[in-house]
Amino acid sequence: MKLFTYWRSQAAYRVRIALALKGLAMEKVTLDLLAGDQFAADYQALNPEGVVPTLIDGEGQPLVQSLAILEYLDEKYPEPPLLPKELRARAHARAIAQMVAMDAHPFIVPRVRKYLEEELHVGEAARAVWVRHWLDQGSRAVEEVLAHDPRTGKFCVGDRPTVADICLAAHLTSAKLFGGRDPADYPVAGRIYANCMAIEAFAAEHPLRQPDAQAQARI
Ligand SMILES: N[C@@H](CCC(=O)N[C@@H](CS)C(=O)NCC(=O)O)C(=O)O
Repeated sequence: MKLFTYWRSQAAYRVRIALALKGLAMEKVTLDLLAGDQFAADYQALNPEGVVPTLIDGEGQPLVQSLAILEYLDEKYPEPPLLPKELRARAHARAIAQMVAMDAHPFIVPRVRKYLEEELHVGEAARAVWVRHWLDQGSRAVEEVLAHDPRTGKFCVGDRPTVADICLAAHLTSAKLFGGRDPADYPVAGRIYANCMAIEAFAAEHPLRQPDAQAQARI
């Protein structure tokens, strides 16, 4: 399988974790989002939205949108499952995933930061405040849910990693990379983050272990 990825992309990290958890080999094609590789015509032919990730799985149309890709992978390669069995628990896992992937992440993507910089003339320091604000707000929201839900276990929903953990781990990793926020600042989410990072699939696909990782990258 071929994955178009960028080291610091939260959405691409979600897909890398899922592929690794399922033991699926991936050939990584790295894009530099800050250099604008996502706008190249040959990439936009695969992904007209101009974002990563894009997954190529054999013949057929490219797969886009990380949460759709996670569900595709789970349906095509069911072991180990990325969703709990019980119906309401499945909805709960998807809800946690969406809290970070849909309610927090869209505020911090490169095209939003670029718009702030180029159209609204927001300086780098203020952009960093913006990014940290949305990351922190997402983390606090998930922490509240996890702290009050009886289904919280070793992972977000029970004792096996699900889509919720994949999205939470990617989110807290961004919070660390962009804002220096320690996952341990969130007692329950931080404990779950540590459990995720003890799993090779999460650790090996960490942004800083990617071939295109950069020591310093601007916000
Ligand atoms: N909802 C999408 C988000 C995709 C997305 O925005 N990816 C970012 C990187 S995390 C990107 O490629 N941004 C390019 C840009 O903003 O120009 C998903 O989950 O796949």
